[in-house]
Amino acid sequence: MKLTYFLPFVAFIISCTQQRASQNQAASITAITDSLAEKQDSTGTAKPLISKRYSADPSAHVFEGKIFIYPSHDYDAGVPENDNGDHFAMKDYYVYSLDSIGGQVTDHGIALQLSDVPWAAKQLWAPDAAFKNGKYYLYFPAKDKDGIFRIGVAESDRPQGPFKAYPQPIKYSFSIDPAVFTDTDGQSYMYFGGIWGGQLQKWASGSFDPKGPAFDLGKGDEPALAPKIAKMEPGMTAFAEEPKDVLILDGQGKPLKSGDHERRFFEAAWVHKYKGKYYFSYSTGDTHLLCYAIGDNPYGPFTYQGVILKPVLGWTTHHSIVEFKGKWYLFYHDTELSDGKTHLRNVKVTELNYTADGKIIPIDPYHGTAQPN
Ligand code: FUB
Repeated sequence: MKLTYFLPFVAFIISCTQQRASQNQAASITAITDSLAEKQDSTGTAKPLISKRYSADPSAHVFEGKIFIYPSHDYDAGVPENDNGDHFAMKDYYVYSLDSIGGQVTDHGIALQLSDVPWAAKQLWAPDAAFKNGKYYLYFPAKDKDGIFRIGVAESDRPQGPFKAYPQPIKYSFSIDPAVFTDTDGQSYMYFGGIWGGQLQKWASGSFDPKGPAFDLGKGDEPALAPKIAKMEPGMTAFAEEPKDVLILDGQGKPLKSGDHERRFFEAAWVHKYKGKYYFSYSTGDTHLLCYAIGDNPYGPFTYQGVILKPVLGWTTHHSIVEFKGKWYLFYHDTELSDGKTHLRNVKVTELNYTADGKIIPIDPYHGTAQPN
């Protein structure tokens, strides 16, 4: 072909490609779901907020007057299911926002991907986000090149990202499920940890033991493994101290035992403050409950109070609790859209209510609100 004929053809192909790229970009930044009114059935049971792709482990925050949701992005990597959670092989994060509960969900597209995190090898699990000093921070667990879970941080000028990852994980971080709580005095803390696939039991001696227990420790009558807390430096990208244990006590002031699977910590830490008290909530893993405990300061100890959410469809349960326009909401997930596939989950939201004395009224995910326990 002569060059004079060929050049217009090349120009046409380039312009089509550019047009397609900008159409794709526009599509990924548009509202993607129906209103929340269509996301509840007649009994008030929540329906999936996002149906375009799978989403789980929702960390919700109010930024710029909207609710931003930072979930895991589930997909089917074809990895067989096991107790180590290898089937959760996620490789990127998408961010979503809601102007109002009941309004449309906006999909802001990819916020961070595995290939942009120099230290991470696989498994981008449950993230969280925070805002300080005019910057937004995304915190995320991933396995490093040695197969050890660490927690990384990425930064952006905007709540929706895209986020730029720091080249190393946070020093002294390990295990999974970071949750950053900023107290009313402006000090931020990171809570983290998860047993079994989250590897917390392999850190029982203070350093990582690859031959450490695969499951809960011992016979079950010793104190349960504790989630961790570390104060954040003002710059939000490093711990200001080595992580400490978060103690969860029973009504008699004794630490919960590792055999107490209905109440002991498994993963999915979250902290919120209500009427001056600190509410530490978490998943019990193999008994599939979201529970909470109350303390007088961010470090605890926290005294066990009861169940927030009864078991959902699927193995995991993971949540966040956020106040928005005078009401409290529980963001959580189940596996409704995938018909029960453990690693293919969808995010939901429901209102959370308290009794006059500050107890959370437990929620039955499929039959409206249950009675206080
Ligand atoms: O999404 C992967 C893992 O499943 C999370 O990190 C855990 O909390 C559980 O939800």
